[in-house]
Amino acid sequence: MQLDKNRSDPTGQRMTTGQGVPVEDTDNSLRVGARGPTLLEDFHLREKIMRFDHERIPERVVHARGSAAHGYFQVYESLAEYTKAKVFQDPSKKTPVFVRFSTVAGSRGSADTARDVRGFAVKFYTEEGNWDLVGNNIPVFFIQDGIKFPDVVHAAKPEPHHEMPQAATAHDSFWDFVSLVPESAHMIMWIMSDRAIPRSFRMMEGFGVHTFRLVNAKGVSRFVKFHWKPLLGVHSLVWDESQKLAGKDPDFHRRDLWEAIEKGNFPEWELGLQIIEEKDAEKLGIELLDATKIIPEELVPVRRVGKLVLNRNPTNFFAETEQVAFCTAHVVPGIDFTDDPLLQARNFSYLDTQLTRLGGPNFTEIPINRPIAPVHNFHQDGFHRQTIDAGRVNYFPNSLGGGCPFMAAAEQGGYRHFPEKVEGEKVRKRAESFQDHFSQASLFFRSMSKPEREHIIMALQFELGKVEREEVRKRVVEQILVKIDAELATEVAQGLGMAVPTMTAVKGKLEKVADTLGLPVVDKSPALSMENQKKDSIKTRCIGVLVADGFDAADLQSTKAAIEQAGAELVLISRRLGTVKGSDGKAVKVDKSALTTGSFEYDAVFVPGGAASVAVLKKDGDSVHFIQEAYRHCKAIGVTKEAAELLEAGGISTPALGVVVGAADGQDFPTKFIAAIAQHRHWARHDKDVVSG
Ligand code: HDD
Repeated sequence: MQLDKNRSDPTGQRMTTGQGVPVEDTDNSLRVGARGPTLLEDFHLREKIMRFDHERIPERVVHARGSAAHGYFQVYESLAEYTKAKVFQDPSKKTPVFVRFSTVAGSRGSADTARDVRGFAVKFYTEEGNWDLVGNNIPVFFIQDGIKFPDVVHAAKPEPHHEMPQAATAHDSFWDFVSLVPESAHMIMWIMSDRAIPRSFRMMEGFGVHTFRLVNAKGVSRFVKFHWKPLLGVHSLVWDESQKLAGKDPDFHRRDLWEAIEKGNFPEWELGLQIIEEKDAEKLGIELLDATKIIPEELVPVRRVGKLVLNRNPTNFFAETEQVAFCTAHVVPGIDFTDDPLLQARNFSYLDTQLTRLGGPNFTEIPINRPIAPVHNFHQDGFHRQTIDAGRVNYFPNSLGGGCPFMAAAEQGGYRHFPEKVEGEKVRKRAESFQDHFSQASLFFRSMSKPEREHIIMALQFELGKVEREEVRKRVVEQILVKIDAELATEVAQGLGMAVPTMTAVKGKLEKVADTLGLPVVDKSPALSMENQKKDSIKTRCIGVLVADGFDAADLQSTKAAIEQAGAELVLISRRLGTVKGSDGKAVKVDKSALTTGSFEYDAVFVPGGAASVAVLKKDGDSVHFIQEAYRHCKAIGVTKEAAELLEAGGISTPALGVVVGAADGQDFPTKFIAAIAQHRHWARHDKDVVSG
């Protein structure tokens, strides 16, 4: 691919200086006598230190922590009816992509599992130039107008006087902002939900957020919302697990993505489109230019039009993942903007920020950012220029260069902006249709299953519980939550030891418009609940297996065969690394020592029988804790024969939801266990006073 010519491999090569001069010794600086002063003359020392001193570039002002991969996008059938974009024409063509996932608030070294929005940025290297779809895993945003972006980010980031807390919104300045900016209400519901703590980048949805335009060859424009639907389903961690992972494996999501690709478990998403005819936009009763709103899938179905596959890890983190520069303004013919004021500000910001981050305007020449389409223009010079422009002509129009490079008419592929008709007065004002801040926040909360609602309540109790100023806590509950949902406001208030507030039912624009137009109100949107997403597979899941010497070898073998057949893997955990001996006398390699891992790194737990092994595990506090914790996090647990005693030792009485106990002759154990794992979590354990949030 186009990056090949930039790769450098030292295998079999001599070390040289930056000037290509072979180096004799890189361990000792040049000095006068073995104990004497170092000489300025040592150009290798100076160059080596100078290069090291300047290795860092500024991290991204937001989305600093990220992980990326290469892959391709392929459309299922031509979408020529809707767009002339080349990427959507030919089902036999694979368009290369580079996708970067990220958290927003934390710095580059922060933990992956922080409660946060996840960035989902896709760069399509199309034959007619790069198209960047710079989205998130949440379909709405905190604010409606880009002019408020510095405010929301300042409020969310560590506070300026002491730079705390890192990668967390659980602090006064963030909630102060939220309490004063009701347009953030809908987004708050999403980030307090389990969507903000994904199980894996591979198991989260992506959204373009804004309404964009698709424009076809005839110049007809339609509105569109972009969705990415993961084929592994949409799954999350629980909050307790996220916090523990942040300590034990801060790279949890990065590792997960990297390892899945290395193992050939290529993550896949389908691209979904919600297409809205311009003439129907009004009838929806939803302001399409307001990025704090979704269009419920029940109103406009998501049509799946193609597949994104990530199949190659980057060669070098800095060169690719760190230096990639996305920009919402990178569009190709057939894709256009709307007047969404958030999008319009973004179109400036992404270009501008690269000047500081990547050191100048030539960032487009960095290999990962270079289009595969040819580039010819008269932009010139500047720091780090790579291209050597030939000839004497660097202006347009010209005759000395034969008038080249020439313009392309729209029919020849030239980008022509959609000729939207606009007129009006210059004002700093938001339209009345942007004033509904609560109806979709309520819709979201109402559409959640009971456990999901509980998790939102617990998340708010956690976040506001960390807020020091009482008036901020009160304002969030009394000015924001009461307008979203009575159960929500009451439970959060009680959890914070506050008086139950008076409810303020707010009739949102959605309902009002529906009233006026006689449209059906979307009272619930099942598509919003992760509980309604498909749960039919355990592919790529990771099951922790607790063993000690004497484990039942036949149990392990049969379960392993069934689990692997279903596309998941087992990780053998024991007291120490090395091997453990099974009941058949054979030694098996231990994958992880109990010291280095915890139940929160696995999707489920399996404990094979074997009297000697179980006797050891029962007496081992860590093993008992492992199984108790998996139970508290509502995960599937499978035990065979004697291993049922470990459940007892952990105080887990059976039968229990999602706990599969295999009898000595239990043939159907693997089937039941696999079905339990596929459920992802068994939330109804909540009812038995299990704390999982
Ligand atoms: Fe942004 C980075 C997504 C609003 C300004 N943003 C950034 C990245 C993602 C998003 C995924 C990381 C890209 C990467 O991996 O390099 N941002 C969003 C979404 C938004 C949004 C989905 C709302 C719909 N952003 C937004 C606004 C502004 C910015 C309103 C400014 C007016 N965003 C930036 C930025 C960043 C950025 C400062 C930081 C690093 C970068 O661009 O390259 O320009």
